[in-house]
Amino acid sequence: GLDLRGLLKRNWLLIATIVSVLLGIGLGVLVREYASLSQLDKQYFGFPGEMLMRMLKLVILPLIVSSMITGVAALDSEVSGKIGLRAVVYYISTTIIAVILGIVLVITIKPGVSQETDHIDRTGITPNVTTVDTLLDLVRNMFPENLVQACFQQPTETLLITYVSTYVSPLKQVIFDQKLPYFSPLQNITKDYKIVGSYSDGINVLGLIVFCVAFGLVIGKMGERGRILLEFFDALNEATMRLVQIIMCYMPVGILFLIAAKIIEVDDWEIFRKMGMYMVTVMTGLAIHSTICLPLIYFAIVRKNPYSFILGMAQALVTALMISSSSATLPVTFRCAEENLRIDKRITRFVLPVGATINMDGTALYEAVAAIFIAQLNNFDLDIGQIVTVSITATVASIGAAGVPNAGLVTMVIVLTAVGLPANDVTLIVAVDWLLDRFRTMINVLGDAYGAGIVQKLSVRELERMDVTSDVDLTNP
Ligand code: DAS
Repeated sequence: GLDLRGLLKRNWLLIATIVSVLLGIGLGVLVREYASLSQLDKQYFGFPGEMLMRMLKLVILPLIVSSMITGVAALDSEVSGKIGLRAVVYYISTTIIAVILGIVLVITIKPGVSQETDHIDRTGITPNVTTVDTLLDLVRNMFPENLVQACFQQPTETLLITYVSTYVSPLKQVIFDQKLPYFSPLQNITKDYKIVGSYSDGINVLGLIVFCVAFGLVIGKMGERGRILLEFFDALNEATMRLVQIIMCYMPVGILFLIAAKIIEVDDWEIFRKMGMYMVTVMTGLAIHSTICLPLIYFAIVRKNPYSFILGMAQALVTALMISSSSATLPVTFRCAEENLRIDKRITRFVLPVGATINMDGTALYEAVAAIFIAQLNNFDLDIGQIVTVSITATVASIGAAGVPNAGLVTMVIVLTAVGLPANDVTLIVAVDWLLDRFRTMINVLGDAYGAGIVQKLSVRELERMDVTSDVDLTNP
């Protein structure tokens, strides 16, 4: 019989999320129809949702540092450099293809652009031509002057106040400002420092990423002494991911109020049409990437039927669809790749685990689409410098995302922060993340599997040499 308890135990977060989405819609409609809320009440209403967004932002810094440093350092593992290098080239290139596909689609379909603006005569609006300084800003942001600037865009002295006010300001705003003016000293400080949101709005994501990649490469080359540092960042990554899991438990509550608050304030119900188009854009991108881009690359290199390859991976793909976690799907991915597709164990042992962590084409495509969708919702015209920033941060955020459920959502805040987009619009993205996560995870796993097939084809000589010389039997690590 159906193991209902096991099913519930494994999927309680998914079920809670879906229930909270429905409750949020119901509550929002009820309050909108039957209650007239003051501005302050609306803030109370949105507060639990705001807390969810701030919790997600709070883990950005340790998440980027730990996942990037450990991810980059792990690339330099004992497996022969040539095989590792081919795998990395494959990961990066297919991820960039996915991001470009996503950007082309979201700019063509324009899911977030509201129809009525089309009738605005665009004569008066100066086109967003790429100015040299946006591109220079892009490079400047990558190479900040010092470590503090690499982490935060604000000067150090505003840091503490910004950091503290991450949690104090909404409390102060909601509870004190309207009622007790005597918090004015703090208010003056926060006003002087123009605290806009939370400290992560000031994170210099690109600078931090460049620093972490460089640092990770250096640690990877330090042998034994580097290992100590690597252990530390590995532990930091594990601790951060545990914190993310705890935040995920709060997610249904946050989503409920995020959606309810959105429904209360939303004036154009068109937002739901836009949401539908957004999901169509993401699904179209994932479908094209998995049925055209990846199979073409596989066929071009391996010269075998790329679609029977997908059939061979079917069980792993269905598993990924059900549990939306690349890492948890790994055992099935291994079995499909080795037994159905006869891929050499010496290749799968490296390409699949590393791929499950840093090769996430589906996630990268999704984050690029979501970021530009949010820009469209806010009538932002991104110039090419900002689009390049979205591309870089979406690629890197997908590398930094762990192969666990909703990882793409957490790291998407990184992309929005990098371009300076308001992360609070993530409400709508969050409401459908549990569904899109499943499909992008499926594409992530397919990309990893194709990677194993391609790297094996390119590494025939190394494998033969291993057969002849290696006394270590790599097949049983
Ligand atoms: N669920 C992640 C994975 O396991 C993908 C994501 O969250 O974007 O690949």
